[in-house]
Amino acid sequence: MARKQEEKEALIGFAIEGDVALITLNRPDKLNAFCVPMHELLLQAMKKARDDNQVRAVLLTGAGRGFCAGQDLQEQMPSQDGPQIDLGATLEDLYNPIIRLIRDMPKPVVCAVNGIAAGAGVNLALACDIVLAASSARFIQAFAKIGLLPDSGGTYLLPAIIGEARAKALALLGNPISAEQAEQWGMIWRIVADADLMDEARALANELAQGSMVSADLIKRAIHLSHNNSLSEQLDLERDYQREAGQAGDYAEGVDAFTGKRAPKFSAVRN
Ligand code: T3D
Repeated sequence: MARKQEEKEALIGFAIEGDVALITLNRPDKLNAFCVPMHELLLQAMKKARDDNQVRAVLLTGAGRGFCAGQDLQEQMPSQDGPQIDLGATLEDLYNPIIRLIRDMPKPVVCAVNGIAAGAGVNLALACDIVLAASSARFIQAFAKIGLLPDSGGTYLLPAIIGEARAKALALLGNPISAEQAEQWGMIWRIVADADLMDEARALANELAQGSMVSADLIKRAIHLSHNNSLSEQLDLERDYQREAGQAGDYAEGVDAFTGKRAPKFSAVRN
């Protein structure tokens, strides 16, 4: 019983490395395909990272040769004549809370895509703020191959990031694209040699962790809200957010550090 519990808990790794929370999808024999306990543990880990004032950046990656193969397709097998599975409930209860939490996280979230990302695994990566990928990684919106449509934010994030023409082709065909292609299309920030991925991802997360949490939070929120705003509404939002930023201590510290030719020491995480 205790061993089963330990095995379950090991499905998601959580470690604090300085100011960074490292979260690892850890079911390598199934390319980190999501089973129910993984959803629950990933949500818990993300909440822990959000609520820990020591954590100033989050780094998400996968163990083994895959990043995440999406939903575990063997966990609940659909049948033509048996009772219908409610995939809407799966999304509402398991996937959507994770995507919402990452998007609303008031700290930067870096994703290091270490290998294949398929289905919800791709869209989990796209929900993060900065995505690095190993040069051997591939991305597959695999949903149409099994009669589904992209979820976990895929129909929103993908066209917003790479445009409707490319998003439709990827979603309708369900074919893989290389990390290089993903980088060329602006779907990820950049590719890194396989052997250097985690060092570079850690360096990036550490750099972000030294930045202003006020800036990070407001930048994320402003960019997310821009999707639904007119230019005029966005100008109003920038006015309000910049007012807030200007009145927080990090602005004074940033300017003082600039004029004093020293590195800034930004304030603690806001709650
Ligand atoms: O609840 C719901 O269903 C709604 C939510 C849906 C969200 C989704 O994510 S739907 C999309 C689900 N994902 C897929 O359709 C991808 C399925 N996997 C693949 O197409 C391939 O495995 C890959 C292209 C990702 C990788 O191919 P390859 O050749 O590198 O590896 P492999 O041999 O296929 O996989 C290695 C092992 O992982 C293998 O297990 P085994 O035979 O060695 O015991 C394979 O079965 C397992 N695996 C890979 N993906 C999944 C999986 N097992 C369960 N579910 C998976 N999604």
